[in-house]
Amino acid sequence: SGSGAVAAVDLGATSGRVIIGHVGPDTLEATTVGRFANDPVATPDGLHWNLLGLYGAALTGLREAFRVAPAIASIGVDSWAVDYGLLRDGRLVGTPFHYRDARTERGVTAVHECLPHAELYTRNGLQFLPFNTLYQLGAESADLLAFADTALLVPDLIGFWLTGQARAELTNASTTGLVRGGDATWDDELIASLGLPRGIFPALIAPGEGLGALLPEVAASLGAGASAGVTAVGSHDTASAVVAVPMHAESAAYISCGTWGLVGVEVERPVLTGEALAANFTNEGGVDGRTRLLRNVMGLWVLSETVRGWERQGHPIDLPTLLDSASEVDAASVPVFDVDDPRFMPPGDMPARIDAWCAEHGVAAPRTRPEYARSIVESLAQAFADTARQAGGIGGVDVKTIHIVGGGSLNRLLCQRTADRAGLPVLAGPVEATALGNLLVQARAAGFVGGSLESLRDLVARTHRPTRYTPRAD
Ligand code: LFR
Repeated sequence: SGSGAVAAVDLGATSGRVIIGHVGPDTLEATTVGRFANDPVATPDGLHWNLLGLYGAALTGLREAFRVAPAIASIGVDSWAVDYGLLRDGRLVGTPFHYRDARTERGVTAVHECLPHAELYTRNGLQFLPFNTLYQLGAESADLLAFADTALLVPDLIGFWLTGQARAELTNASTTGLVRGGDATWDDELIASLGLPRGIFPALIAPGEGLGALLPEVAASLGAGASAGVTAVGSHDTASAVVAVPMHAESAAYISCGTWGLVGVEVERPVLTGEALAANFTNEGGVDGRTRLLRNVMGLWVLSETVRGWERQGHPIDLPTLLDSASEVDAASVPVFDVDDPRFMPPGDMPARIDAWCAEHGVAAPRTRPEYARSIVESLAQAFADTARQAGGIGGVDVKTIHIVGGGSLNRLLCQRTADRAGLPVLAGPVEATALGNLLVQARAAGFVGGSLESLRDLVARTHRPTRYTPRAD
């Protein structure tokens, strides 16, 4: 067999893209045909995603995709997790919120009054993050929840607009906190005890299953053939990224590094031990029923939000140039701070928060921009190294290699310093792991490639050779 074409819509927290994949037993070629910014919008009621804008940009990208490759057999959609739109009679009621909006605090209090985190953990196996969907729903007004008939996570909402089918894809549904860990079902008892309306949660769908054909008017507007449809993929971007990590899961940790650094291992079933709970590790649903045992490390957000703040004060900043000068800074001269301190979560003045953290901990703060950048990179590398080691311990994986995929895999300083601080080799790339994982799951469903996750990862390794960083002694 040769290869076939599929298309991925991949929405990240700062940008989205549409990518055509040509996939076959020895082929994995990805071509970006659309790239667009994802700029959240603050209104008086809070911080929102511009989902209509994103959907419009995705359609424009898909139109280009079908122009370039008319034989595209299917489309898959992935995005960041946890956020959702509420609908009634197929119409959005309200503008979806951004997970960094402060309203989630209310929901945390309400949910934990009902069930404390440790008890929730035995059911959903999810790390505590204040923006998990259950807390967001806990912050919604009861009237609005009663008025809505459907809640759809972001990729499911895009899938609904494309096909008219309302379903909840499993990997992403696992991030709501309302799915039984390891079990592919909504936790009806939990939903009831939180006082949430069970009826708003649609039937689950697994990666690889067909969601449906494009609505005729959508197909016509895209210039797509009448048979083109949407296939469910690991619609949680991190689930798709993990599919395309060219690793041997029995001896590797992975870091999917973009806005967040998702650091963990792949295991066969959820790990709900006291150790996992105490270390705040999550058990998210993976493709093919695997479990993603990982922890959210704050990630490149800290650096990009720092750079955005500086740019607001003056001129645009070239990140590679900044990182070059950061490489010249003596690592021992900058503080390693706790990137996971909750103060770094909301948008805002990151250098001021780093200064405050340093003052509270009696260490000298960075002074120059390259020093801030170096301090952030060193702090991320330390958190990555510690969390990879912890993941191995908790998951029973003898970690010999750390893979870094996503945008962070291009950050040479970060990759090298992670290797140094972990004392383990880092294999960096592919940068577009999320899109590749999305394409691969569709291509397998279409019969263009066969086999297990292991064989899909082998295809990634053969077609996208990672860059190796060997640990150096300080
Ligand atoms: C990464 C990611 C993380 C999730 C966070 C918020 O893009 O999907 O896995 O915890 O965004 O949705």
